Amino acid sequence: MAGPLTVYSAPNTRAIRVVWVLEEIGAQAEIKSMPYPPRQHAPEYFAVNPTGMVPLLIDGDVRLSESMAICDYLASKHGSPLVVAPDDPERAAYLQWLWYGESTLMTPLSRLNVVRQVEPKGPQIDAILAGAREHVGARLKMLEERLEGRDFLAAGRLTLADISVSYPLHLVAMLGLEDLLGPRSAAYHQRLRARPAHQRAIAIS
Ligand SMILES: N[C@@H](CCC(=O)N[C@@H](CS)C(=O)NCC(=O)O)C(=O)O
Repeated sequence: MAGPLTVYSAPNTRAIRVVWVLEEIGAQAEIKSMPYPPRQHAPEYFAVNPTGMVPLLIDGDVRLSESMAICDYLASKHGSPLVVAPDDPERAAYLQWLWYGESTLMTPLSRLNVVRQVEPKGPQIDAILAGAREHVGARLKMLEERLEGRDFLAAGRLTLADISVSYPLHLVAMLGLEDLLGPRSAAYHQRLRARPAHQRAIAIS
């Protein structure tokens, strides 16, 4: 890949998706790993990204701050099979699961993650937490069904759809919600995490 790439990252964040893609496609980049959250621990980062969020990609004049947009940008530029082509019969399934990972699954997980930190707890907070947990559980059932007879979500190979979904599955584990995962989803997540490119990405993100 021509030109210097810079990726701003932090451990245990969506930046893992980007660093993982870089490792899968063998592209070079400077990874600037920051303590999380940068808004507290690296306030100088606001000068680079006014939202203080990660990931951020800088590639010459290109600046992208949506993790899946960055993944698509990098993998497409590299002609990688991580992207399912528009004329591929699996394209629709690929898009469905790619967006499921950052919207359908992340929405209740993000709510749960924020609300669980609210103190003092009370019946209203408990009800919001229970509702979010129920949503996560229902949405994970879709994944469990999709994985019947499949190792990957689309096209029979690792694609950006898997890289998208892997991050919320990591959050499921971090939030102690593994009991909501079906056996196929749990095994799928372990398989994804065990990939050498993913292991390398964890070490540097
Ligand atoms: N939709 C964005 C979300 C980015 C995002 O929420 N990043 C979190 C880490 S996973 C963050 O940087 N939060 C910092 C903060 O809230 O201050 C993406 O996919 O990149």
